[in-house]
Amino acid sequence: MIRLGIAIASENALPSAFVVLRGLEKSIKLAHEYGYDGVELALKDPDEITHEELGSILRKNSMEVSAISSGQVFAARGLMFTDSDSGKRAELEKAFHGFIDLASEFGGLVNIGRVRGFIGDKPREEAEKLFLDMANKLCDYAEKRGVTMILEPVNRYEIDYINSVDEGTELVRKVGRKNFTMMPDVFHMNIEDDHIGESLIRNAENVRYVHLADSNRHAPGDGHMDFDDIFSALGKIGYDGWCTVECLPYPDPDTAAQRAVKFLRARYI
Ligand code: LER
Ligand code: MN
Repeated sequence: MIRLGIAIASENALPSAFVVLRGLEKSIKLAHEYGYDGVELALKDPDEITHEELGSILRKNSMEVSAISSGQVFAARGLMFTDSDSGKRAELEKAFHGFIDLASEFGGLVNIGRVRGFIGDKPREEAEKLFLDMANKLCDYAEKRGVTMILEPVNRYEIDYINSVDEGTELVRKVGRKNFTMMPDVFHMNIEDDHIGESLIRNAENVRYVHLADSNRHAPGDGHMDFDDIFSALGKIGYDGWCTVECLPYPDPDTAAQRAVKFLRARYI
């Protein structure tokens, strides 16, 4: 059965954290009230919340963690898998170890979005070598803790490395690890993929988690995204993981969160 999540961050997260609700405890409570099954935590630092505190808030609200998102490690701290600076690589590895430790108890999934980094001026092979080196080290650490890393293809206006889901599958194959797979975001797919439903079906083996937003990145239902096509494809491939709402908090966070859950629960989930 598909479960429905929503992206949240702590109160002081930067606008670039890109979540719907802010304030960890408050958001978990609200998300439950609105009808979500779980929350995706976007963290800048794994120490933003202790395992004990998170466990207690989740239990109190009968909620789960869908995944730990690492976007702020890129957006607020400027860390990237493709960076060659050894000090920054060590800092990135340390942050991811904390995320993996958290995911080993909550949700079992850690996202790799823009934090994979840019190719920039480097030859592509050099950037990819840096990416593969970090991905492999983190997969070793994650494997021992039962955690899977999920790569998110992101559109060309935000990153220059791995934009489409087909490119994501190519990289998943190069990494070649059991605990390294992919999480399509339909907003990015709407820009980069030839056809959303067909691409989900073609890349079914790597669809491990899904981000949902409408064509304008507002709440699902508020744009012209073909959600019939998306959910028909997810049905065809027997998808039974998380679909997490990651949309702009428009017109305000609570309205966006409520509109999204109402639209999706009435039709698909
Ligand atoms: C992160 O999940 C994402 O989709 C990025 O576009 C955030 O900017
Ligand atoms: Mn996303």
